[in-house]
Amino acid sequence: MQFRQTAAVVGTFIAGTLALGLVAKNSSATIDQNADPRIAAQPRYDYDDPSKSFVVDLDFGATSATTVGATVVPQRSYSHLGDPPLLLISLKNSKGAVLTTFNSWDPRWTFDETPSHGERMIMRPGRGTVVASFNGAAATMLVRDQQSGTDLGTVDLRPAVHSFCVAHPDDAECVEADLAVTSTQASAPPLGLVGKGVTVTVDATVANLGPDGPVDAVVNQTVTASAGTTVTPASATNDVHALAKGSSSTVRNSYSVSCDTPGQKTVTFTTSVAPAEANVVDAVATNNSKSTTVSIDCAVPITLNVKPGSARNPVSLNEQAIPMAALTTRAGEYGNPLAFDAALIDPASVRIGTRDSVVAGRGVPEVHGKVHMEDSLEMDETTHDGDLDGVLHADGRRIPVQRSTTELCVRGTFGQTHTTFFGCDHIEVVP
Ligand SMILES: [Ca+2]
Ligand SMILES: [Ca+2]
Ligand SMILES: [Ca+2]
Repeated sequence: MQFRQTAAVVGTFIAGTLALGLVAKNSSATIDQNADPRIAAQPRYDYDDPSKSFVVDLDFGATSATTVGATVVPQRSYSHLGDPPLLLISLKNSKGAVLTTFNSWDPRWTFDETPSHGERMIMRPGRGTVVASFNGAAATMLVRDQQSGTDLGTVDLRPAVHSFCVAHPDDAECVEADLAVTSTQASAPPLGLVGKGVTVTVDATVANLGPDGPVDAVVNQTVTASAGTTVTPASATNDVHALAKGSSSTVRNSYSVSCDTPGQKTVTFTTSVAPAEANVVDAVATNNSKSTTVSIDCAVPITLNVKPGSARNPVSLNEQAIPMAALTTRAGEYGNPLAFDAALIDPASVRIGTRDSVVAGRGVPEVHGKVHMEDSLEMDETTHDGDLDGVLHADGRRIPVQRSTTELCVRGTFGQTHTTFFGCDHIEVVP
């Protein structure tokens, strides 16, 4: 009997929801129940009733409920106080915490006439609607069949909440916050080596320009890069908590950029910000995204033999022409991923110095402005392998070589494409 009564309510509850959505403003406190109906004031409806409801259409199967649609309507939900424990509806926030639960009629249950003109309840899978009072913090609705003890489905309420708040930004349960990416900066070493990675650090600052706050924000970063590079990770996400109105926060992400082929490459990092919660409306979309680009010269790694004939490579302070051989190598030789022919070096491009100075594009030119092609000694300091290597000389006074110097490097370009090459060898500074 109790089910019967409830069924009658549910059978009309959509119509009821709409019809009863307007609540009499003249509540019992102000309506004189004993007034003469001929002269009593007409009840006035409260058109300003702020109550709202989720109306969720579901396609119910025997053990499932698939979302057909979810909307927010500016009308009061019917009360679930008398509903039987058929469905258990739970509204959860974006963190998965339960905000509210209530029993609800299961739309699958309907009454059927028996042959003896009695009635029985039978379950008919099909379309049905669940109505719940609006909650701006609600992210999902879990629909559980209490009779069978199974979860039928989870409804994503966020699109409905967001659509409502976009349309009604002044609603008490909606928040307005103009989030913006105010700056992005990426730093990377200017030189990379084919087969190796460089680390790029990206700083992005996001701000809440108001008018409301604090709000949680999600910062997403995506990467696009020249062909011949691999960037990991390909994207990054940062959560920014409780960004107060007028405040900003900087997030930092690191990426590994590997050079797969030689040449000048660019890597672009695009940062975007969005509210974490569906009831937050960012009305200004033009400031939600910002990009920054770094250039990396992917150099061909080469093998450099300082002081051919010596494994120790002693270099004296003030040495005026330190010899070193840029070895011509096959792919794979000395672990170099690509072949290198020293005959293709552009002599004017050669710069020699410490690693940091050469990576930064400084260093000194070859003393004679030439590349001396000779079959130099290999790294074992005893073998001539028969091909011609590029012997270079550096003025140690100009570098300058210091007591603390442990390594010399060479950088230059080669071939018609002016591809950069780079190689280093250790030295031992002697009196
Ligand atoms: Ca914005
Ligand atoms: Ca040597
Ligand atoms: Ca050789």
